[in-house]
Amino acid sequence: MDKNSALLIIDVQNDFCPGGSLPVPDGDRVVPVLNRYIELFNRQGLPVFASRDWHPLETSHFLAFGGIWPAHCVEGTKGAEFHPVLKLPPEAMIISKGMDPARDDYSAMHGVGPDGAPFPDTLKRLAVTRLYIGGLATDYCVKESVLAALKLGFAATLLADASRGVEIAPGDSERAVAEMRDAGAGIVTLDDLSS
Ligand code: VGL
Ligand code: ZN
Repeated sequence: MDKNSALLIIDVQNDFCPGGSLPVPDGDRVVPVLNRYIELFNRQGLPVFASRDWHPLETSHFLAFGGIWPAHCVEGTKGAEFHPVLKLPPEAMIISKGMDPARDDYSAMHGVGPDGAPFPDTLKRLAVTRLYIGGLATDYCVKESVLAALKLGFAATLLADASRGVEIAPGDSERAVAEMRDAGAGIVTLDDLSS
């Protein structure tokens, strides 16, 4: 990784893991792999960001209010907490998204940091030009974050071994990966970065 790289972990929250309200099959399997990516970026002094889906109790994103998803990641609940085994460094910046009750918001690029600053502004301030992105779910928030990053002019690389999809239709994850690749994303696994 070059010095302008950063790690972006997408939505590794309890509700997206087995036992949660919108579980991604094997969603928790990304956690140990992400912990190794975290170590790698930390050791090189590169920033680590973690996004979280952070919904109000009533939002058009949820089935009960016209959306397509069961309620999940409601702000302040256990389901919205990061998976307990994810080892986020204390200096990792948390990016919250999905707070608007009137729209679906899948991309972390629409998120804000603890200071309320839009995430892309923070990346520019820190001179980050390349994002390595993994987490949940490949076919929704990971894909939308990768595509949005590319559109904003960042380089984006998918961490293939640290992402899993919801797979509402079988093959959704595979199609999402193809879409990211076609849009210009890199695709790597841990071996590619640590060797
Ligand atoms: C997500 C479905 C609904 C995600 C968020 O993080 O991929 N998926 N809300
Ligand atoms: Zn959501």
